[in-house]
Amino acid sequence: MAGAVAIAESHLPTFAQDTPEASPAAGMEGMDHGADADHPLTMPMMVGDVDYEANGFNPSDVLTDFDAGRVSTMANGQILHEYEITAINKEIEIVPGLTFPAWTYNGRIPGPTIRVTEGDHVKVTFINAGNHPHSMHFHGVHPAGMDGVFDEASGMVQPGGRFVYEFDAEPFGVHLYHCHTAPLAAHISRGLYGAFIIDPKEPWDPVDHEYVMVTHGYNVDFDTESNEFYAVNGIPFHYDLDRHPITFKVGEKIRIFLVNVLEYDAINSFHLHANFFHYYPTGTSRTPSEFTDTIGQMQGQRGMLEFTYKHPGRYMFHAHKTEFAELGWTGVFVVEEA
Ligand SMILES: [Cu+2]
Repeated sequence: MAGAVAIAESHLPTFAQDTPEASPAAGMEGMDHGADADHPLTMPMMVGDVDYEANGFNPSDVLTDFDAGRVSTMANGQILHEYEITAINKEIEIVPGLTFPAWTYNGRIPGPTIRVTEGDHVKVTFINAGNHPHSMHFHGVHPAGMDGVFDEASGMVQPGGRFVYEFDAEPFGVHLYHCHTAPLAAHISRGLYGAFIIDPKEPWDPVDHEYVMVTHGYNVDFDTESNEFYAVNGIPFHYDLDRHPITFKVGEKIRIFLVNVLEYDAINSFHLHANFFHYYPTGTSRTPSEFTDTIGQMQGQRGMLEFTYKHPGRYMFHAHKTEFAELGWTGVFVVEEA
């Protein structure tokens, strides 16, 4: 009866037939599609929830768990940020009853949100505890040997191995990191990505809430052609009204660091309801390029959004590609009276 189930099944002919106990169609049986077929709810909703404790991370925390690492001052006066990040194979429950055999950084999707300031020194010890070669390829300016591509001398790490990526953080902006091992799409789509934020030396204007949102998908049948689920920060439908909406107040200034790593689909998007935002592409300029309510991002594109709500109420934010929204890339802001 509902569009979402039909779409999911059309993506999953063999998966649904061969392994019904693990199929996303089974996971979506609990979805409430509204009173009747002609008048469904605005968006499908998921009933129940995933096991966040078993998953080891919660998208509500991922929104704000900016990670400065272990901070110290170097002999030359530079601020040093040290991280230890391990590639781990992990089963993650992405919708109730459906686990995905993920490859992760530190057991979570997305990986830790690395946040430093322009000119700081970043030192990441990467350990490969997986069973495939992996790397960390950072967007930003750094020497070739720190790029996480080609061979072990430039940060490609065999299972059981380790590598130290080290560079000065530049330029300021909203960036990302991801595995750069071939076949690249397979490695990225398994979950090896995260946000990398470099704040400008002269700080951004203060806001009331800063959130990171990494948008991505899950190709659960591994057909390498399309995704069966779409998500923000790891779990489809997480920020929906009946699950874990994001709450703030009228008049509060909101900043979102939005990073798109979606594999297999060419374009992702972000639409904000009943409001407009200032958009700073890649976060590399202090002057916004647009005042809009919808932007598109291809894979690897990212940016900074700033907005304030004038009226209290419940407002959706979602991919403006309806299919992605119906398959998980959707959420709600609950704006309370100030
Ligand atoms: Cu990899």
